[in-house]
Amino acid sequence: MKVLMLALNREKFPDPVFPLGASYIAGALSKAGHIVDVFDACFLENPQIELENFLKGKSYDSIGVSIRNVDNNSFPIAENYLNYYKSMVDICRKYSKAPITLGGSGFSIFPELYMKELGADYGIKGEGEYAFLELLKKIETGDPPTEKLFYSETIKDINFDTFPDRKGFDIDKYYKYSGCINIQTKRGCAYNCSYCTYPVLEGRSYRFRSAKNVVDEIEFWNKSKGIDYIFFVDNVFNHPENYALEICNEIIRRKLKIKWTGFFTPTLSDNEFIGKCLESGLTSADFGTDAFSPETLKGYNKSFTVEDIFRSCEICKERGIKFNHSLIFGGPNETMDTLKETLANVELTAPTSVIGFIGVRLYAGTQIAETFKDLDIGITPVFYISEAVRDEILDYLAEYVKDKRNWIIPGLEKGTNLSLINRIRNKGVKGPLWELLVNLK
Ligand code: B12
Repeated sequence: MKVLMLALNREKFPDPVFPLGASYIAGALSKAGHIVDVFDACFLENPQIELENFLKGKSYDSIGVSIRNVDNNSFPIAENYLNYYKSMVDICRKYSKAPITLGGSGFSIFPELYMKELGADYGIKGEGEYAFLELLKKIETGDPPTEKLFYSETIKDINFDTFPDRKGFDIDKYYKYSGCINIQTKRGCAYNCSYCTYPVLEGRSYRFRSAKNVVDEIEFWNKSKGIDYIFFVDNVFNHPENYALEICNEIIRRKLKIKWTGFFTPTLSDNEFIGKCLESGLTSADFGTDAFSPETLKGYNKSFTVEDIFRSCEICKERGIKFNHSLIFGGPNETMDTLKETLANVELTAPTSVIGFIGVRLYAGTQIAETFKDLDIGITPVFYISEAVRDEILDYLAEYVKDKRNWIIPGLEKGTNLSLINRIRNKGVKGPLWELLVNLK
């Protein structure tokens, strides 16, 4: 079949993110013999007009639409992308008779709502590689299913015999403007953070690619295009540690000259693993710290303690690893005292940078959403902010971060200047830009 894959994400903060999910699907379809065209809206000036022009005179048997983000998750300037998605799906309808299937992480958080809002023919919640192929098979045989929404089971073996097919996308431009190539080593998240969608999207049990399979993909990009900065997109790279160690060892064994970063849980010990991370090219760790007071950590149901965070930061400083704290202010149990405790503890660790979100964006299927069933949790962003800080938090944080150049608060538009970000990328800087914010003390 002739299939069009649409990657709709246009968010450029903190970077334009290569559409990895859409390229996984494109890879699975091509491998099965389908002809796949790609329309990527990320860098287009006027995506609606360009999509119209693209579709005129073309004919497809099926259209897949990848919806990565629901919104920008940034209170109080939350941007809901729904109207834009609707405009793009409407254009597909106008210029093509092909059945439209929705998928992607954003879609999978609110599948029923998106189906209703976008009026698509089909939707696949979860991993799409096999489920989309199955659906196409049914459409091809002239026996299209009557149900519209499919709940894909997690795929047990994710060592696919093809890599994500990136060739329809502008890989050079993504490498230039995101400063990395994104690689997934495993799927799943075993943690129980109360607000988080990761287990909803990928399930709780881990499924691993072999280290060989992962590093073959890295080596391919390194050798074919000289790409030498990797962003591991795993929900938590350093858990389980023994598997992450295998990845590091394989990079070292092949003597690849790369640098890499990823999300870390702050439970480091000064052990063989951290040494191998460095030897294999780790430059920075983005800690999912969330909060830095015992009460708020409990409110988020985090699995580590304040002492764990301090120890992990010490190790980074001793070893010369840059680190960022990703924080969520104002969650369950937050009071002005816990907020001040978090800020003070963060400062004590002298981080490279801090990225802070205000309030907890409520998403369907998360523990915290169960507690607030009476709220209208959906595509339109709703944020939980603890009552004890609700009136003060915005002014307090705005004043607090005013002169702190290494603090990025998207909700306060601090550190989010896209033209500055572009200028830095134009100079060829690679890796997450927060790495540049301060030098290690
Ligand atoms: C890594 C990551 C980042 C990194 C990306 C680094 C990089 N260069 O790639 C960084 C830190 C930059 C980042 C930033 C942001 N992120 Co982020 N990120 C992730 C994370 C952890 C993994 C994404 C990933 O690559 N997954 C691997 C791919 C293979 O999976 P996938 O895209 O979901 O694709 C699969 C399925 O969805 C499906 N599928 C995908 N497309 C299609 C299409 C069809 C037709 C079908 C059938 C199926 C299908 O099949 C695919 C393969 O199985 C996810 C959480 C998660 N577990 O999904 C959040 C996540 C995607 N991020 C999210 C958000 C909100 C953001 C930010 C807006 C936050 C912010 N304000 O800074 C920014 C936006 C950046 C941007 N430009 O878009 C949300 C998006 C949903 C939402 N809540 O709106 C997620 C889901 C986390 C969350 N809070 O819920 N992120």
